[in-house]
Formats: sequence, C-alpha cells, structure tokens
Amino acid sequence: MRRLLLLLTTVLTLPALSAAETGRYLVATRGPARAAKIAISKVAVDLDAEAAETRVFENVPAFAATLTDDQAEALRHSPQVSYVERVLERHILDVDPGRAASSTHISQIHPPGIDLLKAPGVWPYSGAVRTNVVILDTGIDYTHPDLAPNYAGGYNTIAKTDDPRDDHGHGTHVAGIVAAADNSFGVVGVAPAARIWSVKVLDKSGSGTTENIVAGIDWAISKKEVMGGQWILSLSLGSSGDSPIESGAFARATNAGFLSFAAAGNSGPDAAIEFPAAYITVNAVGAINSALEIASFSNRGHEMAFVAPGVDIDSTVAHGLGPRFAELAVDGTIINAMPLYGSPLGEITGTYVDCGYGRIGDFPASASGNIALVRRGPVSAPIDFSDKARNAKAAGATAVIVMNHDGEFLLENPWVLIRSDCLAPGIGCKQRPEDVAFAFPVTVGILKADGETLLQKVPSTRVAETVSTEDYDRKSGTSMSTPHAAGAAALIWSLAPAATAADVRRALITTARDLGTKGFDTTFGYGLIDALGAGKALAPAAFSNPATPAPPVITHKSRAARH
Ligand SMILES: [Ca+2]
Ligand SMILES: [Ca+2]
Repeated sequence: MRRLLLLLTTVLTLPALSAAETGRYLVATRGPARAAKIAISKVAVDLDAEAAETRVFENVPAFAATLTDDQAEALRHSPQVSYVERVLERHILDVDPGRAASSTHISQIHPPGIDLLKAPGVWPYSGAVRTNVVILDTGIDYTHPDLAPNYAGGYNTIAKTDDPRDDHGHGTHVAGIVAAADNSFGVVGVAPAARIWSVKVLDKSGSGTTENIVAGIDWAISKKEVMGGQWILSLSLGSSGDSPIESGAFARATNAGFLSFAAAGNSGPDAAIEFPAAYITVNAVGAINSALEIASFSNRGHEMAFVAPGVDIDSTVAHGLGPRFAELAVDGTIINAMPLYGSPLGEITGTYVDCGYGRIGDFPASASGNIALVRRGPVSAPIDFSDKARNAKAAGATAVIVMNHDGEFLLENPWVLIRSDCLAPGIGCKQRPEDVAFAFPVTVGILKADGETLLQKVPSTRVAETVSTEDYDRKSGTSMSTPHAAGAAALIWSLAPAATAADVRRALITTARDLGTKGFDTTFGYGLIDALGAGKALAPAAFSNPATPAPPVITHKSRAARH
C-alpha cells in the first residue's frame, strides 16, 4: 500500500503523464546494483516497470534504465544512489567508414603493421598460454575462415544474446588485426594465437552508448572470473563526452586484472583524446603511418599512451560487406575485371560469343544460353552499358563481358548499369527507377587488351565470370591502431602468464620507440610499441630457449575460399 501511494504521488506530480519525456540513464548505486534496485523500487521509482527497461550490472555497481526527468531527479535523492547520468553516444573511429580502399583487386596482402611492431620476432617464443582479448565493437563475423580458429565466444549487449554477429563490418576488421589466424591465406594478426572474445556494443550503423559499453565490461569481468587467465579490453570507439559511470566500469576492470586500450580519436591535432581512451585506467592509442609519421587525423593530449600503425591497414571484413571485385577465369588464367555498378553477385560459367557492340541486331543466335562479349561504344554512337546488358538478356545471354575501347578504367568515371540523372554533375542525382528495378545479368568490364585475347579464342573457349565481395579490406583510423596495441600486449603476456596487467603495461612503456620530441609527448605518447623489445623486457627467460625457426612470411591470395 505504501508503495502504491508513493507511486501515485510521483505520477500526480508529473505535469502530464503522456507528455513526460524519457531518456536512457546510467545510475551508480551504493553497494551492489541488484539490492539497490529492489530498495529503490519499493520507495522511489518502479524499476521493474516494463517501460523502465532496467538493465542491472553484476560487477559494476550501477544499472541502466529509461526514466523521466522527474524519476531521474528522484533517484538523485535516493540514499541507494551515488550518481545519475544520461547515457552518451559512442561510435567507431574509422576515418572514412564504409568506403573501400580501392576498386582495384588486391591479390596479395601482407599487413606491414605487424612488422612495424616487430611482432613476428616474438611468435617463435610464445608458449601455449593464450591471452584473452575482448573486443567491444560492432561484433564479429565468427564464420570468417581467418577468425573462426581464434574466436572463443561473445555477447551482444544490444540484443542481449550470446550472438555478437557483425552487421556492420568494423568489428571484424578490428578482430583480424588482433588475431587473424596464422595459416596459408588472408592476413595474420599481431597475436595469431590469442583468443578473441567479441562483445557487440555498437549497432549496424557503428553507434552505441555508454550503457552498451558498461554492459560489455560487466560481461567481460564475469567471463574472466569464470575462465581465469590473462585478459585485455580493446575498444576502437569513442566520442568526446566523459562518463563517470563508464570510467568506474573501466576502473573495476583494472581492479579485476584487465589491461585496457582505446582509440585516441580521429578528429586531428587540435582535438583532445576522446573517451574512453582518456580515462586514467585506459591506454589511449594514436595512429602512425608506415613512415612512422603521426596520422593527420590522430588526436593529441597528455593522456596519450602509445602509437601504433593505423593508416591503410588490411584486415578481415564480414562476409558480403567487403568491396566488390570481378574476375574472369579462362584456360586457368585469371583476368582482373571490374564489376559494373548494379550487377548482381554471382559466378557464371559458359562459352562466350562475340556480340559486337551489343546493339539489338548484334547478337547472333548462339548468344542464347552463352556469355555475351560486347565492345564499349561505338564512339560515334555510344550505347549505354545498361542497354547493352538489357539487349544481351533479351537475346538469352547468361552474363555479359564489356571490353573497353581504350587503355585503363577511369576510377572517377565508373561503369554503371543503374544510371543516375543529375541536376548538375554530381549534384542532385537520382537513380533511374527502371534501372534499379531491372534484373540485370552478371556484368563485368575488362581492358581492351584482355578483350582482344578473348576474341581470338571464340567460339569454343569457356570462361568463368565472377562478381563477388572481398573477405578483406583496407581501413584507416585510430580504430586500426588500437587493436595493434592490444594485440602486442596479448602477444607478450603469453610469454609471461604470471605477469600482471601493470607489468605488461610497464614493459610496453619502457621499450616503446620514442618518436617526435624526446621522451613522452602528447602526440606519440611513450612512442611506437615494440613487441619484441617489450617481450624481452617482460620475459627474458622466454627468449633464452633455442629459437625455433620463425614461420615464413605469409603471402597469399586476398580471398580465402569460404564454404
Ligand atoms: Ca591468415
Ligand atoms: Ca616522444
């Protein structure tokens, strides 16, 4: 009865119930959050109400809830509550999220970042102990063949399930930098024997809140309690606002033995270090390029701890979310091709037929059921690629190859099946609905010289024409430098499992390669991480064993077969 009266009182004091605006809050409690929540619900605010969507943390003394301003104010006066704050937005720290590095097909990838950190020099000495790296990000594509061997599990703080599947792509790229597997394909991570845990705290647009991050840290602390071992937090995200409750969560993690790294931010030299990187218990990581110069986008500040490679970094991407590529396979030879914008994905195999310029009358009867090879142009009366592909489909062709009429493809003038009409060049463009709706056949472009080679082989030669997506991509940002640092820490910790997080951090600091002005500075922090030097400082005995031969440098096709 008492609770009912108090609740009624609360309701009656609100100006208008339906108009009461709500927001998402983090509430720090005095003592364990679960007990505090029960006490608060009895006298102040009904935290069990469905509308509150209360999320109670197990290790961090706090909960998250949806509250009206009045309810938040009531909680500020509750004896069970020490602090109330609105959740803050946090986001990925790519320089240019979602943009493929290049439209050209990269056939071999050897990430130079691992060499800048001298990580391969440590690999022969790392033992059977596997460091646990918890990546708080957009999730992970755990089916990726370069990540599956090292994926240990995870949590989704958005869906509140144990499935952190990556619906954005960023987290998968970060995971590959930490620990892509050492095998015969793809890329190699800094710590290829580390165990990857993925916590999805950012949604498919790359954005989340401090609530998600606190929930992720809370999950990680519980997981470490159960599993034991050496644990690292890696956060390639941030924004400018300070959250005392999020800061408290990192402090809890530190007390529980974690070592934490976060991205310094991508707003450039005049911008302060972002949060969570700027918290005292988190190591802020800035980005350098392969010439050891600070990246133009890397933030600065006295909280900077280290720099690591963060420009043009090749790593894994989630299946189907990588850049598109096209190729032809003829007589065992691969010909690089360009997927036309609007072509579906697919692999079509068949005999190809010379179909002139792809005008309606250019298609022989044999085009039906075969691949149409058409020329660009003619220069005197050009036919749109869209119309060539439509004509080929009408003639019964299964796919289309368009050969250029001169040298190279021009990146600034991509070939399209889906045309746009613009008010002015590049301004006010609108895709033609009839092209968007049309089911085009798989259509690729090839260079003139390759087309002439094909024409010499008609009509009996078969070709496999493929338009697909890369499983690897190149990205830049302090999002990329952060997992390099976390991976280096994971690598050296595996040499000395009895070391504390503070020991590992100290080894990284004392051996970092000083850059910029002498000693610590606000641009490079303590400098570039040296995994080999830090490993020797942390665990000299590990290097006294006769060295086993270092694994060969991995060079490989950029795409691994995915089954
Ligand atoms: Ca690999
Ligand atoms: Ca310096």
